[in-house]
Amino acid sequence: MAARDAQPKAIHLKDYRVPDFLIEHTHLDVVLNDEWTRVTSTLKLRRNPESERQDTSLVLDGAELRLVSVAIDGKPLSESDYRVDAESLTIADVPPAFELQVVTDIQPQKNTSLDGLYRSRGLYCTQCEAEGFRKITYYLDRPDVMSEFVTRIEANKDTHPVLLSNGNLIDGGDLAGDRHFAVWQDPHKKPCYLFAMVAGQLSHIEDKFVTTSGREVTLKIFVEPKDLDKCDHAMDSLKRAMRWDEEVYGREYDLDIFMIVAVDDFNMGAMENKGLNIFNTSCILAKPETTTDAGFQRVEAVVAHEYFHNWSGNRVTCRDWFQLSLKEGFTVFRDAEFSSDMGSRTVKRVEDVSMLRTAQFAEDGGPMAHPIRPDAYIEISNFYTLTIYEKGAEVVRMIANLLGPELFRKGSDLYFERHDGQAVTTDDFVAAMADASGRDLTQFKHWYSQAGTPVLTVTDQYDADAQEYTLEIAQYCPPTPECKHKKPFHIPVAVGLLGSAGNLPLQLKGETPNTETPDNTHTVLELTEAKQRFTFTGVKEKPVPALLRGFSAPVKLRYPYTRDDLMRLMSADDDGFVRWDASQQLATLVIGDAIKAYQGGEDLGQWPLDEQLAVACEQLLGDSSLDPAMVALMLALPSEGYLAEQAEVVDVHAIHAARNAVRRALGKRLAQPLRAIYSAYDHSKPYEANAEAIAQRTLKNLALGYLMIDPDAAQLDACEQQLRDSNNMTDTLAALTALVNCRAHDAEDRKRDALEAFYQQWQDEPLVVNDWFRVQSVSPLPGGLERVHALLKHPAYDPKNPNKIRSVVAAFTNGNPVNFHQKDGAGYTFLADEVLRLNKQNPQIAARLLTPLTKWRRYLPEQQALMKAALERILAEPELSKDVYEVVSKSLA
Ligand code: B3K
Ligand code: ZN
Repeated sequence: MAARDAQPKAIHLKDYRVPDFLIEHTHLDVVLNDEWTRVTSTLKLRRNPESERQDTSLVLDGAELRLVSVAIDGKPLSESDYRVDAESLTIADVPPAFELQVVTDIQPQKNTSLDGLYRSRGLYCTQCEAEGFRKITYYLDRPDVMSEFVTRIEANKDTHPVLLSNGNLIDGGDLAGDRHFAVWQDPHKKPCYLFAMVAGQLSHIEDKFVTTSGREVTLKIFVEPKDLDKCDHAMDSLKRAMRWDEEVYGREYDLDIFMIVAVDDFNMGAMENKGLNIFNTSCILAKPETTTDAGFQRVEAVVAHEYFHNWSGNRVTCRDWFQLSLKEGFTVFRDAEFSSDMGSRTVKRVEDVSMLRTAQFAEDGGPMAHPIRPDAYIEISNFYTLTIYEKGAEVVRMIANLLGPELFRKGSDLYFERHDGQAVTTDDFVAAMADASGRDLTQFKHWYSQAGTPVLTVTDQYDADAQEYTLEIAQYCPPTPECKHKKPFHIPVAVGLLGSAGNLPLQLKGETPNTETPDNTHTVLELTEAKQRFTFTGVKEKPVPALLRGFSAPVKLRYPYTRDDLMRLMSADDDGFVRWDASQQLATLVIGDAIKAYQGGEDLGQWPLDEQLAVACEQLLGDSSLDPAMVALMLALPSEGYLAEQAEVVDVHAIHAARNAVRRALGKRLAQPLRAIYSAYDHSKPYEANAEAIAQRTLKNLALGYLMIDPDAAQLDACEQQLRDSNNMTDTLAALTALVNCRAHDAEDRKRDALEAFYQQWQDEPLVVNDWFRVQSVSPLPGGLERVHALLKHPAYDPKNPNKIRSVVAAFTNGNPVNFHQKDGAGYTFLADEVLRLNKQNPQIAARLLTPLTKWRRYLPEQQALMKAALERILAEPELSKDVYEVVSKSLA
């Protein structure tokens, strides 16, 4: 904890030095007991020949450990031979190579930070990334120190019958007094952040996978016995991911066993520990009755993500934590491509871009903005961000698009081969891509070192006589905390030109015509300067430019589209992303009018619907050639979060009122076709989680949402019927949500009864209860904060469980803007109280919860003042964790 007079210090990338010592072998002996757990670590250490400092003391990282003894080469050290403080163990005189034995005691049962070794519902498990291993024993806790591990675990046999660690089981057996032990050996050298161990009462399902080269791999998923019926989807996803990585990247699995363990208390989604992934139950368990379509897709994506880390992260790891995006950005790109191949590519792209533009752009424009390879941090846990992950993936995607599939594969092969078994940097990654392709990526690397979202301003000119069309593109990136004046980025801008009868063939002036594909209608312009012109020849009519197809770069695009232009793009461009984006831009313009009207004091009760938007939506509903999932995405209005991100100054209440008014008017206007979609859907068909079935359900439930805005009794009955008869959680939750949020004044009893019945039915399924909490926490109806306070007192709420905190507190503060920003600031007070409550208990979760307050400068002056005051109250707290201190102090700076 950081006291006021000792503020935590930043760690800088420029200070990186190779480790002074290397650890060749690590033997851990962990004896689990109810009161104290004893960890005996035996390390084979030697000085690193590459270090410039051959006479330094050995400094091992440690936190919250009770040191019992230290010995070198079998000789116990006396207390004067070493120094211990809150963060380290220092031994001054050590030989060039030696064996160090350190015995420490820890109390996992008291570890509420869920970092290091802790207990979740009686189950011992670990989370070591980024710096949790130092809470287990003293160690060189940095990713560039890689060691072989042998782990012996000892525990009570009846309470902890299953004992797991990384690698292969090499020994085990019974001991006196109902105790037993197991010994695991991991043949692959790894940094300690990939260490894992588990002990508990677990059941498992088992399967096998034969790799292309013929290695038979045993696959096991361990869960609490009651959840054994919810593992099949994860197992299928794992096998699909293993096959995909062989086919697409030529990467095989490298051990004889791959294990996954699901735990209820987990700070994030999952962790890629070598051969022993540990997962949040929310990212493993799935069955139709309890899991939504989105839940199924999340399980598939996270299982794949963690599996893919075996190469992008484990075999080739990070040199230091500034390189985090090396493994995370690349692995998110890999899992996104996998999901695209398993389902609908355009839908996946739209979902990802939507999230990026709403949340990552906000991060990149706020006080916590950082490059995907940051220069400095106070607490690395704060840097598991949308920027590192999602923007990092966009940067890898740009490389993949610039190189094309074959050269990109050549680049990834070279990267994996060149660096197998090493801890490397993002520069190494880019170098492999450049070397394999022959492309100069020097300027491209600014994406790694500069934060902020570039803005592209596009103007155009059509010369009818010369049949030439010119696009002028200017780039500008606003200043961010680490850098005021940015160097120009290398930005791929994918474009098409839409004419009256479809996309036009493209010929750039000065480039040799492509005779092989003369009617090529797609090209990628490479912007490398602050301003550049691109002229197309042979353009027979003034086109509408389809810009940034597929969202070819993580930038904001400014082009003065008319509503007619947008309608044309929406209905006719070849690129699915552009069509969706045009629908969002059109809706944003229409909602923008309503926002102005609201701010001018107009009553939006009878707000007339914009005719062009109405016609565009009618056309969408009548277009049977479109994927129903795309229709649903295009008919769903931009979220309040996205609209806030678009605004100069965020007026939460105006955005909410305006979006609602447009939504209500649209629902009325489209009632007939929406009803037709709803009634054409066969609710009795068996549940399937494939892309087509998901698409149909999404559209049908979107229709239900619109029809339930102002429902009559018959509509309420239909909704209740869906709730009662549904054979899957997607439909159940869609109906519950629509009912809970509808504004029919006589529906209060129905709402209460439905919520109560739902809880009664699902109270033994924690993940479903989380959904039940979330539906209520995000409901925009008035009185949200009171509802949330009541939910916190509900017997099913657990103030220590991150999933529960996320479903109530974070769901409310992130997903319910109109209630969180209630005008008296009570929402901010509530959030500050929660952050302070969690500050010591679970600093990582506390810091993460702060996100909505960090954006205080974006709001109206009255709200700014209240949000700022909440942050100041937190900063005044005498014992802030590094995590919370960093976020609050940077937000106020
Ligand atoms: N690598 C982990 C994240 C660890 C977060 C530590 N605070 C999960 C993942 O990205 O796959
Ligand atoms: Zn990851």
